[in-house]
Amino acid sequence: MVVASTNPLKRSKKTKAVGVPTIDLSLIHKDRSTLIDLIVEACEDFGIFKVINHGVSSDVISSLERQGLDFFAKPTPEKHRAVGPTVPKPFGYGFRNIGSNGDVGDLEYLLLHANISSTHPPLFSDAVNDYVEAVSDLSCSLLDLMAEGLWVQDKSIFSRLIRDSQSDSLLRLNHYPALKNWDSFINGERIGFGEHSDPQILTILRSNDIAGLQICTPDGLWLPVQPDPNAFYVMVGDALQVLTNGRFGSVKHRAMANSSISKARMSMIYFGAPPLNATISPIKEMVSPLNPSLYKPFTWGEYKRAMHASRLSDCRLNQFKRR
Ligand code: GA4
Repeated sequence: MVVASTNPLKRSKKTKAVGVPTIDLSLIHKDRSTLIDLIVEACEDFGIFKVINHGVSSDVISSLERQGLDFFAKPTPEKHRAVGPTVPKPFGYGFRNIGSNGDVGDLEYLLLHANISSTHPPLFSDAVNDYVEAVSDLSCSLLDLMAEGLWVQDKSIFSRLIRDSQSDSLLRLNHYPALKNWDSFINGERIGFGEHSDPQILTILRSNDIAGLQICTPDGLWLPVQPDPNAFYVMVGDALQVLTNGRFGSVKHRAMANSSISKARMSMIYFGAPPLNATISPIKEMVSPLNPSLYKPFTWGEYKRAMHASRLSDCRLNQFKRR
């Protein structure tokens, strides 16, 4: 579900355009308050928006993309070796298996820690660090604008959580190999990464020009999201849904893997997360006697334990809802 429709704080629905809203970040210099309204509306109504004119250098993006593609082109044993045997699960190189509870998808991936103090496989280090720095700055700017749009006193209340040196943020490169023939292109659905909502605060996704991402609309339909290598897709995560007491809703999405017979799809996804010991509960401005807290407080570490005990499509937040 895109929004918690039972939340009384939720604005009444206006007639909305179909499709994911586009936010032009260059509006910040011309009409800051309209920009903020559009961001808040997108988070309330869709839990996802596309950001253009985001200011992240195309060199930073293409350098990680190039290194990612080179990495996935290596023979399998080399991919395992490149990351090293000491990297604990779920980090490192993975093929088909997602998490540890039996989920599978038609993809291979690289999952890395993404805070400033983490170390990365040497072959990746500079590209990863530059990319993470740029997209985490973008996440923080967007979170500050969201806080402003929600009339929250402390404008960095959300961004501080992911700026923390102990932040549990992640970077994931997903590689969906190209199909071998027209038969597999036309017939059947190949799920690359099954339906789920992202557990963290904010997700910043960039893919090449191959389609695959779909979001689930409030009426349960799967809506394809146009790929745009020059833009980022920003998604509200479960933790931001809780922090805003359900005013923003995390978006259920999935990635299909049958969009191209000639070219692989690669997405680069940053998940902005709090430190493990941070408490996640609705911020005070989102709670009142008329809008009581919908969630019991939990630490990010507790949420992660629930996450890793769940299947990909489970609605993990249910266990933390107040009855
Ligand atoms: C979904 C979002 C991120 O890719 C991820 C995934 C994680 C993993 O691959 O280990 C999980 C999934 C994700 C949520 C439920 C659990 C854990 C796989 C899975 C079945 C890295 C994350 O943080 O949560």
